[in-house]
Amino acid sequence: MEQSSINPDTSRNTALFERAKKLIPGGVNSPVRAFKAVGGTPRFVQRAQGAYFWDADGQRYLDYIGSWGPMILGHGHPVVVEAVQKAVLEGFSFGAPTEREVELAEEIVRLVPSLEMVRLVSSGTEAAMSAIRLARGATGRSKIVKFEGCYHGHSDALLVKAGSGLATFGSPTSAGVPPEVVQHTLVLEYNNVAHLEEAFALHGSEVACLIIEPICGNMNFVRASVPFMTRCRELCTQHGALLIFDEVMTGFRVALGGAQSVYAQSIPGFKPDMTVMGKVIGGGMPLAAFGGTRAVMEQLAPLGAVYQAGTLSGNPVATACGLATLHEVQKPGFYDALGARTRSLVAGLTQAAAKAGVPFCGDSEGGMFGFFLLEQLPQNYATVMGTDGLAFNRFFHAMLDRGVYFAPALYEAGFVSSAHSASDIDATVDAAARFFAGN
Ligand code: KE4
Repeated sequence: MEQSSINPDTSRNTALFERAKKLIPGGVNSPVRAFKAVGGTPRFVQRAQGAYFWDADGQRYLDYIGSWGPMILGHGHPVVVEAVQKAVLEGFSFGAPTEREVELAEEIVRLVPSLEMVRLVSSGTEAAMSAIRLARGATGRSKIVKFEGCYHGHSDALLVKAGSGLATFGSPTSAGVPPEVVQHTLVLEYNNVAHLEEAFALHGSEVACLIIEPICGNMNFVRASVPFMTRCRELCTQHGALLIFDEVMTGFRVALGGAQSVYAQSIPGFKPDMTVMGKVIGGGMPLAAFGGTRAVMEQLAPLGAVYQAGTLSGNPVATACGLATLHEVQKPGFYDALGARTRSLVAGLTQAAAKAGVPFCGDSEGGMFGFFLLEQLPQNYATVMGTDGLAFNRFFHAMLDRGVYFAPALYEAGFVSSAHSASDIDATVDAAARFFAGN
């Protein structure tokens, strides 16, 4: 392999990691950042600008994570920086309503036709957890359906793996989650229509909601097939269950109207009943949301009986950051350009691998992409996790050594921002081509 073309010295990163591990479990505040899946030393980010960040050793990286989706404009977009600077001078947090929360709610509802109302919160976990509680309260039912490989945050009822069969409900995937907390959660195979039909035949009248990542970024990048999504919609309607779209990752990332607008192109009139959002709507600051029809949302406190609350919900600085971001992504041609740039990355990587005879496939929608060291795109979690982890890790580190920062886990998606240039894409493809060719 060609000599790393960047500074191989990671001594400051290593020292920081050792220092962090003394005080913070695993040295990180979110597990995936620890590089446990790929090995090696996590890069401690010193600063970021545009498509790049610089680590503690002063090394520059092309950033294809972008905070796991929020940084769709790249880091430090001047309009967003200015909006945040102005907002902090007005105050950091009030615990009282502000006009900007109303403006952001108006913007989200205007851009996502399935929404009549939204509630702002501080994280995707909180948004998904609250949406499920609301679905249960609105339907008076307890059961929920989710899919293997989809991640909806770390609330207890969602840390669950499939039961032994369709008649049995899930078991916890995390210590500290009592079995009874997940006893109402049914975990099905993604894209498996037969599973779906059988589950609703058995439990349809008890199901409060079905929650799904429409394009699953927590299995790297797996699309729900149109027939599968059609049945999700039909069965929820037939049985009176609420269809919840978890668009924390896909919202304003794959299209201005989110993944639901992509499915509405194939399924006439398609709409979920509720939508969970995050990441892009906060522009990198702690802000998420859940929303749906008025009839459902008005069952939330203080109007209705379903309780939900948050000290920093609708935070005035975060809403300024989110609003500035949403204004920028609405500029003419934004998603056309972003989608084309992302497709050029996936095409270039695929061609480079093919030229070297390396099994490789990828997919993208808007500014979100995924790739697999496989001949064809996987349709479910088992196939994704059946891929060669060691080969992925070798690719990950070869690219990292060349200054390209992909997700440090084969089950995570990647993200391109409007700050990634054509030459950035070319440099990425070139680095991959050298690796695939054994250089
Ligand atoms: P947060 O609580 O991390 O803000 O959002 C949870 C969540 C909910 N729904 C979807 C579809 C998500 O992707 C996420 C969080 N995404 C992960 C990346 N796979 C965040 C990164 C991390 O956990 O550190």
